[in-house]
Amino acid sequence: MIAVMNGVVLAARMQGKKTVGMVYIGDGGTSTGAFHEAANFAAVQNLPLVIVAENNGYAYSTPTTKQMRILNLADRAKAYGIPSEIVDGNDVLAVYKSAERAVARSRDGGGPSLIEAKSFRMRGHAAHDNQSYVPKELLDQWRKRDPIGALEKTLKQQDTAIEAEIEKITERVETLLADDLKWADGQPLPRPEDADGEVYASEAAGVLTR
Ligand SMILES: Cc1ncc(C[n+]2csc(CCOP(=O)(O)OP(=O)(O)O)c2C)c(N)n1
Ligand SMILES: [Mg+2]
Repeated sequence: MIAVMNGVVLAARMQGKKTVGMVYIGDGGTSTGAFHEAANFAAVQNLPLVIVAENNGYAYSTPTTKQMRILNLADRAKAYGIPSEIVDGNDVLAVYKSAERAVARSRDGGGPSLIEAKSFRMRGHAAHDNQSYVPKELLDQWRKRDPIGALEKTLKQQDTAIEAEIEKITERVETLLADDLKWADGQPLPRPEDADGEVYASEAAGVLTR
């Protein structure tokens, strides 16, 4: 994904646009070769790209301690001369401010940066994964640091009138989710023969020549 965004922001720069790209990757994703090649390319091309690396403790079922010999994903950026910041990923406002700094630097021609957001994965890697390998105590600890709850608390401390607004937003989000779920449940299952679709070069080439 970083390689793709490299292309997007490089193309935008060649067209004289002031675009800044932002791309997200997990801790597990930063252990792939593709991440390292793309990070190096972004650095040497001085691309306006902000890489948000979400360190949520697990790559599918593998804890970060068994996946890398460093504590901070930010250290990966150092290898490529990319400036980085480590931020509490559960602190919405801290993440916002860090992103604002990184985007401003890219926009000023300062090149790429990496934000390591330290957090925790509260669900399995995907719907099929019941995360039985995650100690319950860890989940209990992190649940207390729920980012939405913490932001609501901060907002309420700053402005007591905001409670009604938060209630309205919550109601709207719940309605949206219920409607979308109903729509998704009403859709037919995909045809088994579509599983191979748009995977092989012949089909991709067909799209290009169409
Ligand atoms: C190149 C490559 N190697 C291995 C996999 C298999 N795989 C799928 S998800 C995953 C772990 C991803 O970890 P992370 O980025 O931390 O995501 P999270 O589990 O936190 O959602 C792996 C190893 C893959 N998709 N691609
Ligand atoms: Mg992860």
